[in-house]
Amino acid sequence: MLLRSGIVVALALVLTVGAQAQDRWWPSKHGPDDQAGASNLITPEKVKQAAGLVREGKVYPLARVYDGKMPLFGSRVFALRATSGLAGGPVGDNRVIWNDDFLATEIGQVGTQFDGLGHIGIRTAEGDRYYNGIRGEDLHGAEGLRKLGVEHVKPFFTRGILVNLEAYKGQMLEAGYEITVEDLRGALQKQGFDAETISSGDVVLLHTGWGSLWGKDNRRFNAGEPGIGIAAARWLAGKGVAVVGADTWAVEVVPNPDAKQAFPVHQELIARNGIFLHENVATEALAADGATEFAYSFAPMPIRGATGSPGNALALR
Ligand code: UVW
Repeated sequence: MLLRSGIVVALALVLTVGAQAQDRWWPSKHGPDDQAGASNLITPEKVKQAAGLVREGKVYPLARVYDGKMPLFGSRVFALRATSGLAGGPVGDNRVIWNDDFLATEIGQVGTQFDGLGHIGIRTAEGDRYYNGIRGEDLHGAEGLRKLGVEHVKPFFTRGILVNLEAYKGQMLEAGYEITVEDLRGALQKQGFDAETISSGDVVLLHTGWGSLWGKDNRRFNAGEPGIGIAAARWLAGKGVAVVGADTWAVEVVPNPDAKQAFPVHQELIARNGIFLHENVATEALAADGATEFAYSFAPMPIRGATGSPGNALALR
């Protein structure tokens, strides 16, 4: 009896340890000490490929204007306070005067935002883990993240690909709509682009039409969104993309069709694969021009220890 229960305990231990070992997503393919994730994929070849896509001389700003009226996730804030008068001066014979301002916000997590690798983790049986297996206790610091801060991300100048799902479906996608691999393939086929050519270091931006609610119906914009689910996320990760972006606040479908899941695509792409998310991207001008391929240019603001970055990425074609 004692022997039998001993065997059962040992078996349970083996299965638990085995399951945990299976769920280890580290070391990263970019190296066991890597903190730059998929930004490592921007090779000189990728830069040259992107440069070759600039043919018309058109530049598209991809950020929305940051202000106190933009839709914000949860209890995040954006409060810009000017000095409401001169911050200094006049000084010198030339009588120079100047204005300053002060911004209180979750700097990398409001408006058009680039999610860094320290933004999202996974609570495992052996504690909180992040990209490359970095432990929660090694990451948290009073003055920002001690590991995986956005300052580690290398600049992007690479091929961008717009997937126009609104045009494919003939209307804006609805909240809770899960974009499938077939949708991505079908939309790109309609755009005359072979989805199988998506390759290492590419940036894939999804135009769902949801961005048309921005500043017009913030309540609806924030209440949910169309987006990719795990299957499409894994397909994109399998192609080696560096960034997945969208005209939505989370890139992924919200609510998730599996009511027990919360932001699983964030975990799949950021924590498990080191792939960045670019949220609230202004994709409408690219969509209106029928653009599919372009050069995507973005250098995240290197704020030490920040979870992400604001900024005005550019599409050039
Ligand atoms: C969360 O932080 C959960 O979402 P997002 O990255 O979309 O702001």
